[in-house]
Amino acid sequence: MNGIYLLLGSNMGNRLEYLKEAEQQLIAAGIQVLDESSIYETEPWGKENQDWFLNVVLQIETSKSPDELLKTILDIEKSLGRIRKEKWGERCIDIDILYYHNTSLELENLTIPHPGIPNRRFTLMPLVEMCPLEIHPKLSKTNMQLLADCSDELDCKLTDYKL
Ligand code: PH2
Ligand code: MG
Ligand code: MG
Repeated sequence: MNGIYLLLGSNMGNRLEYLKEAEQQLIAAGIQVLDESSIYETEPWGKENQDWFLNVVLQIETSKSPDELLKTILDIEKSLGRIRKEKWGERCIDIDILYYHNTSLELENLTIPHPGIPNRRFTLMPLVEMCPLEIHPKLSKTNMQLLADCSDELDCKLTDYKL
C-alpha cells in the first residue's frame, strides 16, 4: 500500500457541509489532500434505523506520524461538534485512518489498516475507485479483490456531490 487514505462520513444535519468543513480543517492543519474519491450515499452499516451516510475517501500527505494524525483528526471531529454516543451510531462527522502506507499498527485507540475495511462496501467502493490495485499490507489482497470477496450487501450509491 502506497499512500495515506482517510474515510470521512456523516449522517446528521447538512452532511455535505460537514464533509467539506472536515476537509478544510484537515488542510488548515497542514495536511495536503492529493486525491479524493466520488461522494457516495451509503446505507447505514452496523446499526439500522438511522439516516444514510455520505462517505468519501481522501488520499493525503503529511509528515505527521499515525498517532499525531489521529490527534489532529480527533481535534477536528471535536471542533465540528461530534458527540460520541453509541458504537456505530449516528454522527455529524467521522474521520477514520484507513491506510498509512504499509504500516500495520495496533495501539489501544488506533488500528492501522482500519479493521473494518474488508467488511464494508462503503469503504471499499471509494477505495477501488481510487486505488484498485494497491495491496492491503496485512491481508495481501488488492482493494479490488477485497471488494469482490466482501459479503456486505448494503447499498452504496454514487452521487454528483462535490467537496
Ligand atoms: N460508519 C460507522 C458505522 N456505520 N455506515 C455507513 N454507511 N457509513 C459510515 O461511515 C459508517 C457506517 C462507524 O464509524
Ligand atoms: Mg468510522
Ligand atoms: Mg472513527
